[in-house]
Formats: sequence, structure tokens, C-alpha cells
Amino acid sequence: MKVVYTLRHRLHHPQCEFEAGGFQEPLEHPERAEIIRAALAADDTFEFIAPDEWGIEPIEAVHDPGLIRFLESAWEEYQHERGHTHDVIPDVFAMAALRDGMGPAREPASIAMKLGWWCYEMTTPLTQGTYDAARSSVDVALTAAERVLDGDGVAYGLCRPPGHHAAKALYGGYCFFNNAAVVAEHLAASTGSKVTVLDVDYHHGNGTQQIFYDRGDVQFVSLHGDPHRAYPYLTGFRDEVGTGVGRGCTSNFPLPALTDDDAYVQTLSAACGEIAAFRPDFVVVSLGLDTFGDDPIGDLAVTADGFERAGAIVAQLGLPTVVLQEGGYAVDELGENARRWLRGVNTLSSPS
Ligand code: SP5
Ligand code: ZN
Repeated sequence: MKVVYTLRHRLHHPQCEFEAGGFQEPLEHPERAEIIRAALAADDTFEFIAPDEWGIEPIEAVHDPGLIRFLESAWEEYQHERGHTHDVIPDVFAMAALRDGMGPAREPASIAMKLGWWCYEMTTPLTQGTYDAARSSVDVALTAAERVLDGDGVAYGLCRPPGHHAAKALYGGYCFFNNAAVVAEHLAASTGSKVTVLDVDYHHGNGTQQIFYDRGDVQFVSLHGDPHRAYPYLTGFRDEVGTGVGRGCTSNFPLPALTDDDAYVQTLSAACGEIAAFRPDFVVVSLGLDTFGDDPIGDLAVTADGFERAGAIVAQLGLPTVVLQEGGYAVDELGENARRWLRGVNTLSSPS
């Protein structure tokens, strides 16, 4: 199986993360990708390739151009207005209710308020190289997709930073550009065929769901911690099923705390039933490994064996599959967990 990787992910290297009333060590850090790289490099199932450069157009196909322009210059702009700051984090947010009854807000001129216009929360710092890293993460994803378009049964993009919380016009949740959405749109637009995004990250992929919510040609299927208790709290409920021609093309499977391997693979099998019924031509997997029992921010109980079983269930769909890395924060086990999931799905590498 081809693994697309670049060390450019290291350009995004936050020093802190605001959570629970204080600054903490960031959970989303460069070592995550390096641990996965090392685990796959030690297994000759995997062959590494570098990403090609894809330019900005595939990103513009799913994101507001204003968000892209903002991310390109925000860190520099902040340095000019506020002085040197390694991690740039919003501290005021553009809530629609503030101007309720007075007409919509204008895009703010001040960088202080621009941050809270384009970002919805405080755990996603911008550093000097964040934009370049986020661009390289999209390039990794698209290069993995290209392998599959060229006939590989499955390919893996070791994306960092992750992408699935990035909405059309908002970043957050450690995500800047929605790698999976860019790939799904690229596959759908370049082949005219149907695509499913299967999101197995512990956190609901609010961005991906939003981007395709009214689409009949791109299905979004997600297993995640129930938003009654789990980030991002506002999306991922079972009754969110899509709208317009997209009605029925979104499926959410909220999971209870402590979901174990057997319960997890049972729900994943049900989710794959929905995928088979949609009859897509491609599957894009948002592979979060924060469903792991010992993940510091998840509360499920999936094990390494469960991950291998999960990959094998996705392989049974028998469809060309692009796997993209999302979350997963139990750093010591992250490489092995990724390796096991990918070994599970790897029967697709030599399609019949
Ligand atoms: C890509 C991805 O996995 N993004 C996750 C973003 C989650 N950010 C907020 C996490 C807050 C977790 N709070 C739980 C406290 C447990 N100590
Ligand atoms: Zn996650």
C-alpha cells in the first residue's frame, strides 16, 4: 500500500492549547505524524511516496475564498498588529446573536476580530508555518486520491494537520482545510461518479457533513462519540440526514461511552450497509484513531484488534478507498493502531 507523507507537516507546531480554563501542552503535535510514519516504515507492507503540488483550486472548490486568504496572511498580520506571538489564538468570537435584529455583521477589519470571524473555538493555534503545513496536508490527501484514480485499490494519506472539523468558512478542532472534503469533491468532479466519506474519528466530522449536506452525489457516514457529551457538541445527531437532493445521504451513528470492539464493529457493519446501498464508486475514510480505549480525549474502548477488524470491514465493501489521517492522541500506541487499521483494509491493495 502506498503511504503519502511529507515532513512539511512539521511547519505546524503549536506550543500550547487553550482548554478547560488554561494553557496546556498541545494534543495535536508533530510527533503524532512521526510516530505513524515510523510504525509504517518498519512494515514492508507500506511504500512511501511524496505528495505532488495541487495548487489552490481544489481547496477553493469546498472552502470560502475568504477563509483561504485569511489563513494565508493571518499569522503575519497578527505579528504586525499585536507584536510577536508564537501561537495565534482568537479571544473574541463573531456570534450572530450579538447583532440579532440589527442586520448581519460586516467582515471585521481588525485581526483580533478576524480570528473570531473565521475560527469557532480556542484549541486550534495558528503558527508561522500553519498555512504551508495545511496546504501540504491537502497535497498529501490529493496525491493519495490520485493513486486510487490510477488503479490502486487503496492508498493512505498521512495528513497532518487533520481536516474534518474545517467547515466551508470556519476553521477549528485542530483543522484548517478539510482534506477529506477536498478529496471527495475532487473524485466526484473529476470522474462524475458517486463518493462516500466514511468518518470514523471519535469526533463528529461537522465540516465534511456541512460541505456535502445538500449533495446527492456525495454521501457522508459517521461513527462518533454522541454529541450530547462529545465535541463538537452541535452536530452529529442521528436525525441529521441531509437536505434537499441530499436528504438520506448523511447518516450519523452516535456511540455511547465505553463502546468496545464488538459493539463498534457491529455499528460499523451497519454503517457499511448504508454505504453499500448508496452504491458509491469511491470511499474516502476519515481515519481518526481517537476511538482507542486509552485516548486522552476520547471515551470509547476500541483496541488495536478492533482497528484491524474495522479496516477489514471497510475492505469488504470492495471499493477503491482513500484513507486519510484525522485525529488520534494516544501517541505511544498511535503508530501501531494506524498500522493495524491499514493492514485490515489492505486486502483492497490487489483488487480482483
Ligand atoms: C481532528 C480531531 O480529532 N479534533 C479534535 C478536536 C477536539 N478539541 C477539543 C477537545 C476537548 C477535549 N476535552 C476533553 C477533556 C478530557 N481531558
Ligand atoms: Zn477526533
